[in-house]
Amino acid sequence: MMNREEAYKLVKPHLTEHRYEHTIGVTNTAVELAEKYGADVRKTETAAIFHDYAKFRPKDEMRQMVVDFGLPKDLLDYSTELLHAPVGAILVKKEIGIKDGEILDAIHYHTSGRPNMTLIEKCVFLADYIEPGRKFPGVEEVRELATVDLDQAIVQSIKNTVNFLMKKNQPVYPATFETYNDLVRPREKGETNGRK
Ligand code: DGI
Ligand code: FE
Ligand code: FE
Repeated sequence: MMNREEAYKLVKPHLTEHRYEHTIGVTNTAVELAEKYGADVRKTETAAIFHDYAKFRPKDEMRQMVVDFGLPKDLLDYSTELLHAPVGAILVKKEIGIKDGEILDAIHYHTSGRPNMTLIEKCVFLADYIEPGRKFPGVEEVRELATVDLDQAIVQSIKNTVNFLMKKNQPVYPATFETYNDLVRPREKGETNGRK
């Protein structure tokens, strides 16, 4: 696996300066979360570095790639903001050559989330929301939660995002609700949340 500096060099040409600074913030935060909550640190780091790889691809190209790559077509019925995550996972595999499914899934699901997220997916998803450059209303509460409960921090971030979308009368992709439902559902004693 490539080291952090090599990975940054590969992603930088695909990002604006602002998005590159965001990526560094997400990577540092995701690694801290991985260390705290026991996710694979190297895989989390690599996923974080490449999580917004496709952020600046033209929207029409991304829509076409949803069709060509056989991604769920319902993605096209929601904000084009969603597309850079699943399209990014495919492009990172094709263009960067990363083949690890856990890394690619963390990129794929970093915007919507999904039920039963792995620890790597959770760390990247949450780091994207709370990295130091983020100024969302309510982000400080999520940062506090992140120090004590990974799942509850994600729940609060989703509440904020859904609120934000609803205030603007924008549709919410079902996986966002499914992720929320998955994390607030009561669990049996000893039952854990997540794929592994
Ligand atoms: O790529 P980033 O800006 O770093 O962050 P992201 O990948 O989480 O994208 C978040 C944007 O996507 C945010 O402006 C809200 C927007 N969005 C649009 N529809 C949805 C959505 N986010 C979620 N989680 N669910 C949606 O249905
Ligand atoms: Fe993103
Ligand atoms: Fe991001």
